[in-house]
Amino acid sequence: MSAIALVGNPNTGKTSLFNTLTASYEYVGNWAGVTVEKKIGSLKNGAGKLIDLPGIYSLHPLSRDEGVAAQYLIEESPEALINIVDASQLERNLLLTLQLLEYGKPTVLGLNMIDVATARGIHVNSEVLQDRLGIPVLPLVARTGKGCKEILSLLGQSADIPPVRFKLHYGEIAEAAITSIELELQPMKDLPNHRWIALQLMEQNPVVLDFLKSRMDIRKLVKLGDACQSELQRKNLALTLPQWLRSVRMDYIRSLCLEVLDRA
Ligand code: GDP
Ligand code: K
Ligand code: MG
Repeated sequence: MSAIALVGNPNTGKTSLFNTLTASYEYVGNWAGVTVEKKIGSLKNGAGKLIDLPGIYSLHPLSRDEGVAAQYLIEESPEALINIVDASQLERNLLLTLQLLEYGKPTVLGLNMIDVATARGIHVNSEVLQDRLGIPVLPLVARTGKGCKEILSLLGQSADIPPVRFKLHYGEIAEAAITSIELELQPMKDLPNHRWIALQLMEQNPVVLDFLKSRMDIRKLVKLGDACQSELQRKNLALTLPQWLRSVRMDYIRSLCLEVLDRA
């Protein structure tokens, strides 16, 4: 049975959506080694099981609790993702969205809290957002269940969710390092999207580093990241590699928000 993971920032409505989309809990407990609640339920339309991941702002964890989501993505490799975002705080939420798109699995964006956004005079143009990100974007009010049926029917045909074609360009220097790391990863089977891993590695995501260490000799990969960092510095860029990747993402998000947000 396919596994679909629900991912998003804290307090965006994940649990509300989880409760609306699932018929029953299959499992409620804790994630291994942390005190964060783990919930798995069966989707009402029989499309698979839904996993409620802990709320995070980025895949790069700042604590062990926050590491659960990255750990899940790299170890369990779900078939599809639902990324729920708060429409009233779109700019902040999209940082995680970009990292999830790079993961490369079929993804549906749940644009939640539409009622809150509307009350604050914020209108999100979901058609343009859908077009730019290349994934289905569904406006929701998870608290009342509005829009949730549409998510279920999309997931019912998850084979029909278009593959993610989103690809952010990180500049020539970083792109060359990504390509070299991808090449090193090529012989490794059963790994999620290699470009995603390369980027997470270059961001020094400790969860991804530890996972790879348990599978392979990562010294060469680390060297490629270090060389990229030195190259950026030679170009007088006063940013670390993780900061550079983040700044490219933030620039993209700012220009995307200019396009899709109407503030009354
Ligand atoms: P989680 O932390 O992502 O699991 O978010 P929850 O589902 O626990 O929701 C956080 C709070 O937001 C709760 O008080 C929900 O009732 C509320 N909430 C969730 N979805 C919506 C929505 O679409 N509109 C409004 N106004 N409130 C919502
Ligand atoms: K909460
Ligand atoms: Mg929750």
